[in-house]
Amino acid sequence: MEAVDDADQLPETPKNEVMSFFESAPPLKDAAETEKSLKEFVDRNTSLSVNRKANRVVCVTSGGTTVPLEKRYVRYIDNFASGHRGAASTEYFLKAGYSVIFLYRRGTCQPFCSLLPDDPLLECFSVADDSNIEVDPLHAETVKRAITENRAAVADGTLLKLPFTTIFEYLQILQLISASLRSLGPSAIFYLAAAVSDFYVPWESMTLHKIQSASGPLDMRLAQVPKMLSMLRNEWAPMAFYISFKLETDQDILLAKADMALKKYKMHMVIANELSTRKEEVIVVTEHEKVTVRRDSTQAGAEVECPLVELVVDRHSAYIKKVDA
Ligand code: PAZ
Repeated sequence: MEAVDDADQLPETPKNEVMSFFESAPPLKDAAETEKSLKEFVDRNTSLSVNRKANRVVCVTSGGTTVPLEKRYVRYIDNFASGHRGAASTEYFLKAGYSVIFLYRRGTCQPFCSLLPDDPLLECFSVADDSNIEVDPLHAETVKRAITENRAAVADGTLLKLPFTTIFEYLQILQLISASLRSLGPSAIFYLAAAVSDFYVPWESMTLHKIQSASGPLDMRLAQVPKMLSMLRNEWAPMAFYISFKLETDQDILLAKADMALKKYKMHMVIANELSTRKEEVIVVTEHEKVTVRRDSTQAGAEVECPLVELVVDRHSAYIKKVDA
């Protein structure tokens, strides 16, 4: 479903296509609640001082969007993204003193949980007697860290988690986030690690009920999702620092595609990654350089997101200085 390829070469998306995408999308559930949480989060973080990097907020997008095929959807198109990149990066941004809005696909990886086994509830806990549940000593430290660090970040207001499932929800929430971060100017980062569908079934052309197989093979035409990145970058929050990701399975075209995205969307950084090596290394593409960032393979459990976020923080600091000068 990652079909950015040819679309990258298309001219800018006209604003009216974007407007009509939003106008025809199903209304976002809990929109008022989300706006309220965002306002509280931004207010709290703009008044934070001492140890936090003053006012620095990053919106990390994570996991993949779904494309429903029916309004009461039973079937949908999905993609592979596990949300590991977004969840791990969130941890490193928090450590670096940033506050994080974690816009994630429901059911995908969560910050501080990467070391938990696949089925934490069943694998980490056992019933000791009728009223007590015990943590398996083997997993005790991991469980403690996942719970305490996650809750501490949410409780002290430095981590706001917003879930999405469909492409409609993702783009609607992203728009709300950009409206709240606009006032932070260069202090805000958009770190767009989610795998976002490029094609979708417009809401008005979807059937209400489950598509029936009795009518034979299914012919379906998917429309192109308007390229919101241009709107985000140029209109919604134009002073923010922008990092997008480019995934390819063909190493030979990866850098050219990343360069193209950098120029077309005026990104500050594009992180190029190849599917099979994405956890080992990425290439950071900017206007002036291409830097390969690798996981420290001599350290058990080391993640590529650690040096990657360090580099992003460094370049973001330079950007803020330049804008403020
Ligand atoms: O979520 P994950 O850790 O499994 O994978 C991360 C990723 C490959 C989705 C991300 O690094 C990325 O490249 N996102 C953008 C994909 C794209 O639209 O090209």
